[in-house]
Amino acid sequence: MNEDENVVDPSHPRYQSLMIRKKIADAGAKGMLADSAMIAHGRGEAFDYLLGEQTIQSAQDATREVAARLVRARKPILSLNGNAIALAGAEFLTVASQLNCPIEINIFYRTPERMGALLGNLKMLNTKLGLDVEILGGVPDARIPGLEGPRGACQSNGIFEADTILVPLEDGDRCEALTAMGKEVLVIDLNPLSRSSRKGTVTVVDEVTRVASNLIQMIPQKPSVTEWNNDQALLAALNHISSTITNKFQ
Ligand code: PTJ
Repeated sequence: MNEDENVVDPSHPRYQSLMIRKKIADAGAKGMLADSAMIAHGRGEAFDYLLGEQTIQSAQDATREVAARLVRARKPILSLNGNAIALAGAEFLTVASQLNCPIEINIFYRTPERMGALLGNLKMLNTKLGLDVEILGGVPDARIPGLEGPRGACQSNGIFEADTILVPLEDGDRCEALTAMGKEVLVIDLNPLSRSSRKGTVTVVDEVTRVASNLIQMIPQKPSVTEWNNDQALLAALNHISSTITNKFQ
């Protein structure tokens, strides 16, 4: 990457990874992200490296299960934070439009400035894509029980009433609180050991931009819901990581 011009050279062997980093850097410069967004991203990158920077079979199966449950839901919603919008805002707008459901911006480190920047970004993308997805989160009027402070704030016609919620890069507390509300919580997280991964109904251990693209392909196929065993899927991801490490030394 040429730091001065902030341009990524396509011939670089880590071009994809650098492009994703650039999205985070650009969104940070626009005031969309939390101060710790880069750290969270770096943690994700480390796990992605161990997964081989690919969608492994168990993640493919989990994504299909997420698509099935979103299609089946009575009132689905996509809950997006700063990193998810920076990396895959356009793709998630497409997913919401396929499902005819709203997106709610729900951030851990909530400030009026960040909310304004994130709302503005999604509205701009909505127009650019010619979509009319409802974007909530700007006027919270309900609370997720058990969560103190701004991170418990949500909208009554959005997250509060939803029966099924997609939460990319969620924090463990909120994931647990949403599950306690009786919702189906569909998690995207590269770390198979995180509390969100373990507390979710279905967890996709994969990079958020790859998952969003895969969902766009799978949702129109209207897959069927299965009897999902999330622990087994997390174990499959851990086994894959373990075999990646073993293979490096053979
Ligand atoms: O926008 P806000 O205020 O809601 O803040 C968002 C962050 C991500 C900063 C905040 O939620 C946070 O600090 O998250 P954590 O607790 O660091 O958790 C982030 C999780 O997402 C970690 O388990 C990472 O492995 C995972 N992760 C990071 N980048 C990606 C990812 N998972 C999938 N795709 C990624 N690109």
